[in-house]
Amino acid sequence: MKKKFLNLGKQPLANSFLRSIKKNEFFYNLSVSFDTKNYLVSVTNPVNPKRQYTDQYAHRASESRTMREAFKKIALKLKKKFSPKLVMEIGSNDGVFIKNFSKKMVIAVEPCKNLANLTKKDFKTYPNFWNKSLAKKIFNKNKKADLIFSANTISHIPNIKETLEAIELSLSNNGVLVIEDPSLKSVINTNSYDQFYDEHVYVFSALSIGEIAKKYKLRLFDAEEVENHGGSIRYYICKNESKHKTTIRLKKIIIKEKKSGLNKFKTFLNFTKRVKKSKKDLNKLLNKLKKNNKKIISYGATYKSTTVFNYCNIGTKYFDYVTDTTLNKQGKFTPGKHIPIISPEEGFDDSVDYAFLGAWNFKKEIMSKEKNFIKRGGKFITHVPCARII
Ligand code: JHZ
Repeated sequence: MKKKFLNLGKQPLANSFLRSIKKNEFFYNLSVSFDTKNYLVSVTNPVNPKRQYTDQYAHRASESRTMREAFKKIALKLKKKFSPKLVMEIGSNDGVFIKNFSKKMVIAVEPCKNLANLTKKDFKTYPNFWNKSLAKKIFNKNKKADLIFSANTISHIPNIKETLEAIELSLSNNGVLVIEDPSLKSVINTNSYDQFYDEHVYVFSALSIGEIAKKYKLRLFDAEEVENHGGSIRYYICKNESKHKTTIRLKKIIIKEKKSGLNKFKTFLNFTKRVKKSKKDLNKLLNKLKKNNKKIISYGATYKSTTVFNYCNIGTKYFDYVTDTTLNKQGKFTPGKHIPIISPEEGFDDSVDYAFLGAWNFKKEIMSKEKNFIKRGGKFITHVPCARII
């Protein structure tokens, strides 16, 4: 049974950066539920993906050094471990993962046409949503994938039944599906409620993935915790009858998840209390700084920030602007709260006193890049795991 535990209020699409401020912006109500049967945490009423994955899609996975390195590392690791002959990536974004493979062995699936255009010259790219009809078009009895990889994508697709059935059709007998998504344990333990937005339809745990895989003739046999995006889990899934054995590290992760209470509704109710406090504390902190005439900006126009700004009702009252390195975000306004986005070259200058870490998941990379800002007395603010100046 699905039980609601968090209401993050009226939210715009996290990706809907605006060229100009318009009156008829799309909003939906963002609430989050826990399914007591399969431990799945999901957005209660998901938005239609056709609204989200358009030819204007903003996020470029290659934009951070951390992620370029992480994708290279995992590509090399998977090649070594499974020696795949045919690899497919679902949600290939700007090609940051597939570019580590030889062109002939890769199939890319990417519904956002602007992104698919970036890889189609070098890799066989299908500019489509992943579903059974596409799986049947690509694969047949004699052609199956040995490795299907998907980072930060499976959690984005509301129809999990269709997604996994299509994967089951496409995978070779001993083939492996590797998916990576933000970890529910990290979200709960670090109070990072901004991992909930329209695109993050699901925030998975090994507990929930294990239950769901079973329903579609698949089996979770391994998992590893990784630091990506503030704490993610990489799941290894195979067909029911395949040779892969359940690993000890998966068993250990499940024990830790149970210890964190990810199988109990009460855990989520407590989380909600902490989220409400976080909202109050962040407002209090920003208010105090503004009263002292400090200039505050936000660093990184992340999708996650859309949730924070709109839930906490903070906008241009506190932030002069947001800086972001992504070209197609610059010159636009943030969804809902309409804070201008400019390049770091233009905006991250000596006039800035405080920078809110919208991209808190890249804290290490940003702190090391912005040593001069810190040296001259500039300070970062974060809301993870609690609102504070770093
Ligand atoms: P970043 C996106 O979420 C959307 P977001 C998506 N739904 C998802 O699941 C995750 O990614 C994986 C900028 N930046 O990656 C670049 C700087 O300006 O945390 C990006 O716009 N300077 C697919 O948007 C943003 O910050 C820097 O030095 O929450 C980071 O966005 C660095 C390091 C980044 O994901």
